Amino acid sequence: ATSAATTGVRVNQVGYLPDGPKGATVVTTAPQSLTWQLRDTSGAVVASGATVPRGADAPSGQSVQVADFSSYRGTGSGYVLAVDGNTSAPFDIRANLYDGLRSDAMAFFYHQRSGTPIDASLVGSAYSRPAGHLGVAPNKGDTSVPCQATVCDYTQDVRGGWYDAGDHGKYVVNGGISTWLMVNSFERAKRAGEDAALGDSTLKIPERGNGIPDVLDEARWELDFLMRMQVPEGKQYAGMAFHKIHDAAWTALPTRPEQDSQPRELHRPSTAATLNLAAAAAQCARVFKPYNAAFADRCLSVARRAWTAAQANPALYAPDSDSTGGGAYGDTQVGDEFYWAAAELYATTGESGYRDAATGSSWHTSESAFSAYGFGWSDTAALGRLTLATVPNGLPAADRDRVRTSVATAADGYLSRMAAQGYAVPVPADGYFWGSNGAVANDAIVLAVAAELTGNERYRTGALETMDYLLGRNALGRSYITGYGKTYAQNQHHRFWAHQLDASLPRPPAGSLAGGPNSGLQDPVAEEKLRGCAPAACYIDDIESYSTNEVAINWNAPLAWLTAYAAERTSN
Ligand code: 9MR
Repeated sequence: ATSAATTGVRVNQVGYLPDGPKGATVVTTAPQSLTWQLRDTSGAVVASGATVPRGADAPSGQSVQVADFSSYRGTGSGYVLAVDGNTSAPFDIRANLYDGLRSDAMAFFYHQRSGTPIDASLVGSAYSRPAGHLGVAPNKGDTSVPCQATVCDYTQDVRGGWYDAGDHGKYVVNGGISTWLMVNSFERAKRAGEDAALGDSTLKIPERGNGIPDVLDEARWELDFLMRMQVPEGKQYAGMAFHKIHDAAWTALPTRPEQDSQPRELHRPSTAATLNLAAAAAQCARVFKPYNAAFADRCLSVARRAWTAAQANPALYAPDSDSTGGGAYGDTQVGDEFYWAAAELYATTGESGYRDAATGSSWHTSESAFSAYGFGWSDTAALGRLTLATVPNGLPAADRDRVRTSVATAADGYLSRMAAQGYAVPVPADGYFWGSNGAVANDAIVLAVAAELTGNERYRTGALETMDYLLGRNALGRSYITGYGKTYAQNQHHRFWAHQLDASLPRPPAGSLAGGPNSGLQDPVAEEKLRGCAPAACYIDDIESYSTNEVAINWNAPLAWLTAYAAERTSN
């Protein structure tokens, strides 16, 4: 082979854990195996071996070979992998590799807070800003928000929470799943006996040092908002959750939160949002109990009321067409949300009514609870399974074992898909849709839980390899996480972090994950610039490409979960 045959060596540009997998992908048309060399920062070859030809890789549209240097156990920085005259981006091999990203991925949520000033002493002056949406002109504010026409005739205080993404909308289904992931990360770390997750040491947030774990403080910021979205007693749809609250019309980029002058509107309650609230609030009741019993009780009563209201209104769907001024988050299949909410309520209360609702649901046994594309805001059955598999409960042993096995079976599916692909991605070739990086991270969570349930190291290996994908071992040889890697996304779609459009504004802060490749080409920039792209290459680091390059709470939440997991063994 000549070096002309080989055009890239794709690695995790941050690096690898000493005891973790170390895989790289070589882009090459060479038909035969090549020699790889691992070189340390002085240029010395510290390990070498042969690549494995893999031929055409459908998702990337590339011909690739794979190099595996997992057996190398040295540590240091400035390594490169050299193959056929090409060298990779430099990377580290060290035990504390994920400590920084762990904090930054979680800090994303403080940056996204609505209804509170973002404090320069916590985030630095470039990222500080006044409170958004508290009713200070020109903001209309979220403290007294009217409904859209005919939905209701009163106003509701729905301040706080996190902005969903690059926009200023707040959507219950996406807020609930993101909060659930954050609290679930804590619940998992606690099972693992992880001190750092329990202490007050990792997050720069105003509540630090208040005696409650930081991650729960951050989750509570959203939980308080989600509970404000519940329709009050005595009103039509009492106990349900308004589907969303956002601007009457889309604002331009850039628009800082405090400068948004659009009227804010509550949109009609939906069954999906109501069940999402029930699930997140039931989980809250369980996990917050030791730290704040009064708050936990409030969560439980909200969850119970939401469950009852959803049963009384089981088919009030949010329409896909409702996307003026905010995203639709439409969903007409809510059986999975019923299952998830029942599972959380059962895990928290042990009551037979909730148990029967969970075990009687087809989602309790359906093989499609864990889809190849990960769970998501509209596919929540997997979350119910993960809870019933990991939280002690009174399910009969055989049923409990079956639920646990279903997690491992799903994980086996992700592993076999990873093994069959040149870039070790758990999603299939047709899985590169809006927010594919979130789906990849969600699949990795299932792998990590399977590792916990079975003690089988190969699942941990798979979970860590998905981090490689997000951090540069991918079709584009680019990290999708701001501030991490040699070449990283830094123009994600955001109304405040809009440096690409206005140099006085900051870039997205370190730890912000781009939505990732989306073969649907669903924005004008993607349509124009990405035409003909292979699925895994349908991405552009342009602020206007909201369908490939937005940030969102439901993508950074699994990233935070995963990096906490990846950092775990190394934090002591
Ligand atoms: O993540 C959402 C994706 O699944 C949908 O296909 C897409 C179009 O409806 O919307 C995505 O969510 C966006 C939301 O609608 C508005 N805020 C930004 C979200 C991330 O792009």
